[in-house]
Amino acid sequence: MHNKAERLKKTKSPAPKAGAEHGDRLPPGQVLTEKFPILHEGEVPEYDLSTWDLKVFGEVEEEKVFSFAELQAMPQVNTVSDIHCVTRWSKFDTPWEGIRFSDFIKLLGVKPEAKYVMIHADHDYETNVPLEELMHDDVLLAFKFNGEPLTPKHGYPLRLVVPQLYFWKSAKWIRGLEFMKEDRNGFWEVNGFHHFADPFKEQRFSGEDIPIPEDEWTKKEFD
Ligand SMILES: Nc1nc2c(c(=O)[nH]1)N[C@H]1C(S)=C(S)[C@@H](COP(=O)(O)O)O[C@H]1N2
Ligand SMILES: [Mo]
Repeated sequence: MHNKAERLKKTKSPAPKAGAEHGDRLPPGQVLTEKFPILHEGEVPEYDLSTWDLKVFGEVEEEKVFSFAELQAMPQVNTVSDIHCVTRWSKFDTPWEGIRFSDFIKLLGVKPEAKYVMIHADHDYETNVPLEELMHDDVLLAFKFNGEPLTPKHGYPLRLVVPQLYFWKSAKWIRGLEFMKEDRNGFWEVNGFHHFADPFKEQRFSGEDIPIPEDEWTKKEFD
């Protein structure tokens, strides 16, 4: 009896697998996971929210600095997105809550010649995204994941979420948005990763393939 019950439990929730059942939803070369792997360079930053700020500069009428309290008071939306990491894990239906970028930009006085944005984050992390890509409805400055404030390891207090690009574009611990006329490469992009990073076109690398072991992500910390 007991064994049968155990078996039934197992068959009810099969481990998610890459395959035909996902149709066009899983980008090529990706593996589905229900975990949430944790990936970053350097230490997890610690913050005092009373001194934390987000700077907006570059091609804007006037530079602006937002406090955490100001951002938190802005209208927020909920989204559900699929995310795809260049190390080959994908996660479906991730629930985020935060300020929609296309709403936020209305407050910024961005000059018409701005075409690219450099996202600045702690510690010394940068990643470049075309402004057009940030205007998608599900691109957020996210405070919450799954109804809870971001954990420190996933970007507390604020991260970018750009689900349609490989997840390294979704900078954790963001501190600045620099609007630019010309594109410039960020941290991973100068280190051989693709400047645009569309997972459905497998835009992983800019030159030669970088050999990332297929199972590397399974050895990372996750929650
Ligand atoms: N500030 C910062 N943001 C970052 C990174 C980083 O090293 N520093 N790593 C990126 C990479 S490579 C990935 S895959 C995702 C991972 O986010 P997660 O740890 O929440 O899964 O964060 C991105 N954002
Ligand atoms: Mo990554």
